[in-house]
Amino acid sequence: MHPEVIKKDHRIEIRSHLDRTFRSEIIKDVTAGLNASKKYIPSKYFYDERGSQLFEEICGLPEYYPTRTEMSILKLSAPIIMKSFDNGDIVELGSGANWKIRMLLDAAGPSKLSGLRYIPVDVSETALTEAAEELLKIYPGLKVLGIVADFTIHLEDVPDDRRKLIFFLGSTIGNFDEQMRETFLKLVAGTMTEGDSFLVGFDMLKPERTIEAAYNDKRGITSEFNKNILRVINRELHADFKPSHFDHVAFFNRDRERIEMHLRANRNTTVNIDDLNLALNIVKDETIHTENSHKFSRDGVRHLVKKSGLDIRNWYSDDKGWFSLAELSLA
Ligand code: SAH
Ligand code: AVI
Repeated sequence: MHPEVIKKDHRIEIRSHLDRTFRSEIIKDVTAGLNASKKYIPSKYFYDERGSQLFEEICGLPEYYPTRTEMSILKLSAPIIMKSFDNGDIVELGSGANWKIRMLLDAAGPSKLSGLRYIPVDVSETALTEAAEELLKIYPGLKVLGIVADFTIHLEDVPDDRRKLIFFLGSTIGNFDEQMRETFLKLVAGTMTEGDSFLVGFDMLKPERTIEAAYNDKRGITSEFNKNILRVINRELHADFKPSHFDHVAFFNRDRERIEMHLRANRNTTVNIDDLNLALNIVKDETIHTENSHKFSRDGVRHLVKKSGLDIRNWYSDDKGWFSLAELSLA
């Protein structure tokens, strides 16, 4: 089936592949998640327009160290990564805002821009479109092909006919479970050819109080982000979740080396989800699990990469070892 073309002119094209799957996916996911004995909603449903804006706000919070730490790593590594990349596609999976990719385009320098095409892939159409249009203004000559899609489903819709650098930043890989991390790396590896690089950001293990503070910010932005998933379900499935009936809960699960985010009912509450023909009674203190954010050891990353048929070609990190950027190539 053909994608919907949202925008097209000589330097930019934005295609959406979501129409053909989004509705059936959200129905399937929410039905499974809210009927489970421990309720859950997959974290990809955070990211509508408001969710993307809230995530951008989180990135600037003093407690949320991952963004500024990864950017400090990119500041030093971008010139090395871009040095021998003159012609080809820069693919960014889960692109969000454009702060990080700008560091790479700056490092490439104006003379290389006309040989480069930037391909952001994101479920959030508004975030992708805004970020892409801004780049066109800042980088004359750069071409952009935006792909609004679920990267776990539509990876085959990303063109792979040119040499490419693929980025998966922000430790979004940490939002996958162990099996999905391996499956996803293998899927991406399947799109790579000799000479391509795949750069993956990993949030590393560190003192628990630092990690927990990053997901329990004083201003309550992470709490709003967490509750936004209920607003998305309300809109998409004609439901009547009342966000104020739930509290944000985020804690480090030591055994599983991950932050878990949940929404905990602060009273008995009934929720109608019209499109699913479902009336749910949620009792006080019952939780809906909304996100896992795994933290990594260097050995854990090595093991994952090896199992996925890839090699670590370069490893970039900050002084404290809080975040790492692994440059992967085909084994
Ligand atoms: N790469 C950016 C944004 C990380 S936030 C950074 O490093 O700051 C995660 C991003 O991935 C969001 O923009 C979200 O919309 C997108 N995303 C989450 N799940 C996705 C999925 N299944 N398919 C495509 N995009 C997804
Ligand atoms: C996108 N992802 C890597 C973020 C994280 O840290 O797991 C999402 C997030 N959740 C709460 N704060 C930020």
